[in-house]
Amino acid sequence: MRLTSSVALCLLAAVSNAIPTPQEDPSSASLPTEASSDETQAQDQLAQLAEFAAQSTNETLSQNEKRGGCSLWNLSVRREWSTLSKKERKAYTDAVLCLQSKPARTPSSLVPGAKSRYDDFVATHINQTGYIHYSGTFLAWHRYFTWSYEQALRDECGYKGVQPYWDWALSALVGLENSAVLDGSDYSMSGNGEYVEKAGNIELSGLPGLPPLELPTGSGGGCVTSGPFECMEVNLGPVGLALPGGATEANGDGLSYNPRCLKRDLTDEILRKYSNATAIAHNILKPKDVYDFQMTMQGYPGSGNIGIHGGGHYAMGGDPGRDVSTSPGDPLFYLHHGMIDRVWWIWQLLDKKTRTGAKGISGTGTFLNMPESANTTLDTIIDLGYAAGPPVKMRDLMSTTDGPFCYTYL
Ligand SMILES: *[C@@H]1O[C@H](CO)[C@@H](O)[C@H](O)[C@H]1NC(C)=O
Ligand SMILES: *[C@@H]1O[C@H](CO)[C@@H](O)[C@H](O)[C@H]1NC(C)=O
Ligand SMILES: *[C@@H]1O[C@H](CO)[C@@H](O)[C@H](O)[C@H]1NC(C)=O
Ligand SMILES: *[C@@H]1O[C@H](CO)[C@@H](O)[C@H](O)[C@H]1NC(C)=O
Ligand SMILES: *[C@@H]1O[C@H](CO)[C@@H](O)[C@H](O)[C@H]1NC(C)=O
Ligand SMILES: [Cu+2]
Repeated sequence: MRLTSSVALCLLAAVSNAIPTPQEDPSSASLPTEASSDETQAQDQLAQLAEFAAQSTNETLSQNEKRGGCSLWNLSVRREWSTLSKKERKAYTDAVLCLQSKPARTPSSLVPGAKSRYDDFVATHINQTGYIHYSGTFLAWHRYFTWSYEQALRDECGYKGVQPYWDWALSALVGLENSAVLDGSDYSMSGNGEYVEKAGNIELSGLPGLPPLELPTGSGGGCVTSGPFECMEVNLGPVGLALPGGATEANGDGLSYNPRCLKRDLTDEILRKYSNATAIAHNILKPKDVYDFQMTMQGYPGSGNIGIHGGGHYAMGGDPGRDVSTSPGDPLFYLHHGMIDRVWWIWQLLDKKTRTGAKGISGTGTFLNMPESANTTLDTIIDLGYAAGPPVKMRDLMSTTDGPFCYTYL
């Protein structure tokens, strides 16, 4: 699988305009070791860390030139939404709308609510939610999922660009509604939902023995009112949607047809608290093993901190934003997970050998190992069901350039 898909992948990625140039040995000696509590300084630290990761990728790939495979010639470079031109942004959202207009591959006997190719991805995420969060596959599963979605946009909807990401630190600084990705313009990912009165805070149900975690609501709450996804239909879920006032809404197993608008409740307070530049830099610099890295990112249960991963999700708010299972039903999910993947990519390259190998995996096949399951290893299979194929081993997902993937981040 490795060879064929790496050829296919990198042929598709041939739009990259990268030109190989010899790089000096990247050295980690001058890198920051502790996150600055000053947001501007933390931003600088993050830029330095990303630059190091990009250079280190360049290094490896320059050596690949003669060996074939992923090289600087066919490397695709994922960029932050705000750095894309209007045309590039529109091309991306057009492709997402196209995916939402293509028929589903998931049999309707299995998932009656899956109406489009876009829904295939949501259905797979719903189906596997208990195995891919707080588990050994969390990071790699979402890497493969986001990459597969990007391939679907390219292969099935003629998208020529690369998967963009959403840098939360930028939105934390200027406010969600003022940031390019969520300003509600035709060149955004649509913006806030219409304002609605809230019955109270959000309560994330605690784990056994833990009290619920309270989160504030935001400045919207209703249907998004403008931008590319104004008329989008969310078809699946909810499975466990946290509502203002503390209730949780479910529509059975979330797999039946439940068409409704895309709702958002942009919540600056959440993003600023959990996903600011300091929090991101801390998540990269502090954890020395992948257990600490992924737990910090998702939030240690009971710590009261939802981590940079939770921060991005709950700052979107709304429906399906506040439903872990159905969250890919908001197209911003894939930009959010682009950033999650970028943070992992940076962290991995700070100690590449260890962090892309067996020691770069921690956890089991179930949510906080409930119910108990086997440890995840390099041989654990990741299967995206009807959304995308083929099933791959964890070992193929540990690097963005050494296995079947051939991408990097700016
Ligand atoms: C990447 O491009 C190089 C040079 O054009 C080529 O030799 C190599 O086979 C390509 N690799 C893939 C995976 O397409
Ligand atoms: C990596 O190489 C590409 C192509 O030569 C270049 O455009 C880019 O600036 C390099 N990145 C870094 C971080 O050195
Ligand atoms: C930024 O994030 C850190 C870590 O989550 C947090 O301690 C700090 O209070 C946050 N800054 C602001 C301004 O909320
Ligand atoms: C699973 O991983 C844990 C934590 O690293 C380790 O203590 C345990 O021995 C492993 N179990 C097996 C069966 O390898
Ligand atoms: C859900 O996962 C199970 C187990 O992997 C699989 O047999 C089933 O086909 C999946 N259903 C969907 C809708 O993907
Ligand atoms: Cu997920």
